[in-house]
Amino acid sequence: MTSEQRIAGSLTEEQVAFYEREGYLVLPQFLTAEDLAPVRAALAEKVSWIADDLYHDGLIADKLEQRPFETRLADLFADLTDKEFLRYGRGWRDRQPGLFHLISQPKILDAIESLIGAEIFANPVYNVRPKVPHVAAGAVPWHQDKSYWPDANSNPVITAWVALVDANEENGCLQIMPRTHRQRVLSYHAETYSGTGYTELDEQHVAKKNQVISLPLAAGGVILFNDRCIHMSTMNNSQVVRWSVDLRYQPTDQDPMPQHGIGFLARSHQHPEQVATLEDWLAQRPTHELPGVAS
Ligand SMILES: O=C(O)CCC(=O)C(=O)O
Repeated sequence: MTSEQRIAGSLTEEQVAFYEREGYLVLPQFLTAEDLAPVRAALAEKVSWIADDLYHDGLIADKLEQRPFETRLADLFADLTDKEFLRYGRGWRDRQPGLFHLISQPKILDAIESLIGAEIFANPVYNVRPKVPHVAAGAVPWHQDKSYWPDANSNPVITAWVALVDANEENGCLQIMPRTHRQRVLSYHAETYSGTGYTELDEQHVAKKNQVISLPLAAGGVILFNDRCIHMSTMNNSQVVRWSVDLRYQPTDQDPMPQHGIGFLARSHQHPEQVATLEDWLAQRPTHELPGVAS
């Protein structure tokens, strides 16, 4: 097979080899504006709910309804504090149809299938990241995702990090330490400076800054990475919101991590009839139960 030939799923053999060796893979221009429209609409709706809330509480005098998706949330909080922003959480995990649409996006599942096969479970941990300019919690310290589930017997867990707007060094794109994914879970602590308690690797594991690469990415790009691969992102020093969503997938025979929420069967060649529908997801059912069939 040549490197240009496809294996199962949509990635080339060369891309799979890169992912296995480096612990991550960048897929530029992976999703179109049309693919992103439902999730962006869902998040625009959530921003409107927040604007209503701030207005109702007398914290803003104008809901800024005409501002674009890229800046409205930033503009709403321009004169407010980190604390007021954090009332809504550092990351969002709402069950809005636009999010299910993204998590179930066939192009993403095709890429994941190349890495773990066609029995794919969508892990309960997914985060919308409304990284707002100058808010301390926008910065994410060096960590391995696995530090959030150190005891889970689930391997591999693959993150698909989706850029909803252009991400760059000014607004805090992802930074990664390649080839760090083959190690055990490294020692970490909960950070205390952002008000969010992110897990942060102990200093000795991140001393060699020359290993770091920055991954700027235009909207629609996706970065796949392993849950042991060390990564971080800096604060947003621009005027736009750095919107992204990080999704996670794993083989179906692994720990579904119910302590983190309810994931769902996203793809199955063996049991396609059990793949969760939007209604299943909204009702927090991991699979689709056929009428009259005992589970
Ligand atoms: O989006 C970011 O800035 C950080 C993402 C991250 O840490 C993750 O997806 O695990």
